[in-house]
Amino acid sequence: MLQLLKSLTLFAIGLQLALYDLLQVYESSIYRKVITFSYITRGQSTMPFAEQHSKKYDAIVIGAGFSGLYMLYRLREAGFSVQVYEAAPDIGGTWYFNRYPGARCDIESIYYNYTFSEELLNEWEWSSKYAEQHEILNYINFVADKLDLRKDIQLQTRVTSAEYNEENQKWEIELENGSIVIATYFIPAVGVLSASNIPNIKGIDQFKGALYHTGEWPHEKVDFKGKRVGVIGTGSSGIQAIPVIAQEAGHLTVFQRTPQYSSPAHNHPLDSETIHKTKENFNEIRETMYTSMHGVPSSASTRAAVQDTPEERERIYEKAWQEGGLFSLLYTYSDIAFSPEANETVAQFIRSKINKTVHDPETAKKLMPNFYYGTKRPILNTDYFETYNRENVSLIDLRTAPIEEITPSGLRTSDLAYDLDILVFATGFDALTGPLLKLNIQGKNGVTLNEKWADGTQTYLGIATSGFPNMFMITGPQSPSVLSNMIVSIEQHVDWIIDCLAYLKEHEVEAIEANAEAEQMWAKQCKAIADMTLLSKTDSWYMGANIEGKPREFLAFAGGVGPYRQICDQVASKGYEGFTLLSASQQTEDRKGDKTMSRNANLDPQARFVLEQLEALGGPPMETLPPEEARAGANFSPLAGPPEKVGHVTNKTITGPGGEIPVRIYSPEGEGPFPALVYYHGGGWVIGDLETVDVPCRRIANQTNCIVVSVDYRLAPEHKFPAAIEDAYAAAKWVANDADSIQVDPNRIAVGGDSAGGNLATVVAMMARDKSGPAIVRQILLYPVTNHTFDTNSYEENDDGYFLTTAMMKWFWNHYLRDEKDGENPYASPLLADDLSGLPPAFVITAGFDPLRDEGEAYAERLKAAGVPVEKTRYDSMIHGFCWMPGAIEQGKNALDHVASTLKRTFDFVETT
Ligand code: NA7
Repeated sequence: MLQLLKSLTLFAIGLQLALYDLLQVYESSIYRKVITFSYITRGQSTMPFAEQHSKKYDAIVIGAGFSGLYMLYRLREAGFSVQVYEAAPDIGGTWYFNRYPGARCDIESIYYNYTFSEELLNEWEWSSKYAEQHEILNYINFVADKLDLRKDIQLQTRVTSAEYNEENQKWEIELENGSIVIATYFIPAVGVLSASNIPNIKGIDQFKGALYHTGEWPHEKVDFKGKRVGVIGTGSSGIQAIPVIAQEAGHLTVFQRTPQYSSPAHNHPLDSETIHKTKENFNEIRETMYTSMHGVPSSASTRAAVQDTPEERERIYEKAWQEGGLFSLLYTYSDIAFSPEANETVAQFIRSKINKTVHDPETAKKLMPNFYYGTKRPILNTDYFETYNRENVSLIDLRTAPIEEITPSGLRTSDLAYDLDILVFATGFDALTGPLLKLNIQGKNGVTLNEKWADGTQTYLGIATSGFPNMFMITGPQSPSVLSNMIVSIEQHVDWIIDCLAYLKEHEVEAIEANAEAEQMWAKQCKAIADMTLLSKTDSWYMGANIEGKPREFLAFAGGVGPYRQICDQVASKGYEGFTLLSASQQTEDRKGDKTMSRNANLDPQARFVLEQLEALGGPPMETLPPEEARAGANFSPLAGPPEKVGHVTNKTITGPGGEIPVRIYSPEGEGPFPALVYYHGGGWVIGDLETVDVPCRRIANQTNCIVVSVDYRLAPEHKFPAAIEDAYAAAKWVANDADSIQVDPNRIAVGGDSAGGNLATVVAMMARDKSGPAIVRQILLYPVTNHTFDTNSYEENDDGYFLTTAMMKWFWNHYLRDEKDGENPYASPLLADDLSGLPPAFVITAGFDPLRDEGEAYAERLKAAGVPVEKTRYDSMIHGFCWMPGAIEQGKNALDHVASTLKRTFDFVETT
């Protein structure tokens, strides 16, 4: 469990929670239908004309780039007949066309190759850390030759349309020459950056000079020598091309709309030792790539930027800058992708680098980016910023003087006219959806893909889309795609598709189609994940923002390559959940009534995701483990998200009845005395520690502006009842007695805790009443344990499958109590107390899907009946423990803020009375 949770930590597990929303779909729809398909029983005479006269294949693949070639190979190996059509005169796809000066990969070459074949790996050797376009194209040709792929590829053949024929469940694909080919499976492997974006600038046709787009670069060398060259666009392509063009051009004018963050690639020839080591360890490396965030064998630090001093951050950023990896800076801290404050620290670092590099302050100013770093693909460069120190280069800021028109002799902005011999459009692509929408694809009921996606992209897993059976996209929109090492993602998609086709064959399924409900949920999840990061807060081509009229939406799956693979595998392992399978045979398959399926539809989707993720870990039930193992495995802190910065955090020990008690004190900035919350973590008195509640305590301290003292009381079974309550009480007394030393106002002390911690909090309040101990002004009880019984309705309803189970609760109680009799002690089961009067006002939170729901609510009622002011809130769609998970479950955050506002009110009230 620990291991997986750690691996998910990278970009905060919060990102991934939403994936499991799609499980909601499974419950709300008949997602695993097997429908009898009757066409095959019809006579030949009803066969459509095209089918009788056209070439037929099991699969048609469009495109002979990295994805099309691997798809071809796997299809052929699996025994499917296949034909690839490629519009270009040769293979290579994106790498065939993007041959502009300076074009090279931004993932290290040694990881930018197919990983499926040891033979290919061993036989190929890259020359430099970031290979140039021609070398990558050579590699693609090497693979094609080695695997004898060309014989199934028809070059210079553009597909003009693809139409699904519902009569015979086949795809009819029309080629440029008017012929039609038929296939069961239609696989557009058209790449994601293959539809060039040439902006519709007035006068573009009048230009008398030479005009190029980086994505459609000619084969002949473009001669820049002595020429007046203009480059529009400063994305990856522009930033790669500009330094190279500048070396040759008479004068280069760069027309920049948005300045970019970019760091040096530090490209260099690869030495044989590095190559040898990589090859030797490739199995291990591949595994890391497969389970990683971006498909590369490295990962982000789990440390938050706010945890370090500015000096330490500077040191760490400098190191990453010198490394020159695509994700080096992004990976320095866990919160750069999420937190505006953390992001600004790295953004500022890069800006200062630009400032130091560019000599002319005015030019440097124009080059200062101001969007969130990492919300566009990071860009590596070679001497990009240095190029602006050249005499023959000038930079035009289009934000202050936009382009008005392209003239016969050049270009005119609102400020000036520029005479140009060559104009280079480095203006990017209609990314991800563009290449697919250019194909004129028509699915069921005559609906085209363009019509279907007119208001937004809808896919299931980025692989399929409803209404288009037997069509598979490779690295399509709503998959990790452009956020990843494309080759890793391509291989994963192709492998998944091949497994799927094998499954269909084995089960005699004629057609597979994504369910509309599944894809709606998937789209929702892709959005939710992006919204949890800063990614959707920047106008980028990831958001479709570079193309006029394109729906504004985050176009990729930002949850990471590893988690995405896990989801795809899970969908497959459950017989292609979220898809409808149409079978030629009469067989029907019943849905398995497993735990996942039977979960209540009202369960919050984020909570559902967490449950599913924990389930996917497949570890043994906690109650079957020895306590030490249960503790080691129960690291839920990744679900809490990144820790907030608080004024001061002090770890210390205080003297307790059974020895030293560790406490952690969270203090706000400024001068005290502050009110205080003494907080007890949950964990059934057996597991849990200060780390478990670190994030919640920080949040409460900040939101309430109070001190939070988190108490690491003794755990059972080593220390059985009443050890925990003795420590808990001792800690509350210490806070009251030593209030001065920690700047606490002794008149404003509250106690609080979650689950078993909630039990301890209210017992401390009782002990304080009974022993005339510290005055406690409020008790915060988050889904507390209040009674040693297991017979409530909530136990029955939520017995298993909602995080806390009846079996776990029994295990906890058994470890905690010395004997059954202890369970009747009101200090163990406060609900059984004869007298609850005189206790501090209570704020009780319960969760709908929690075995402890009813006892928490019963306790609130009894307090009320005893004259104690009580506020009670049930979070209907929540599970036990959700306040530990504010990084993964939005309502966890809401509940903590609810606690904070209640505390604040109480403390303010006490202060003024
Ligand atoms: P990008 O990253 O989309 O960059 C395109 C650049 O062109 C960018 O600076 C745009 O400015 C600029 N642009 C686009 N349209 C215009 C108009 N009308 N006027 C002025 N400037 C314009 O494409 P790339 O080819 O560089 O890189 C694409 C991916 O390829 C890259 O991420 C790598 O994964 C490989 P804007 O930022 O929109 O203001």
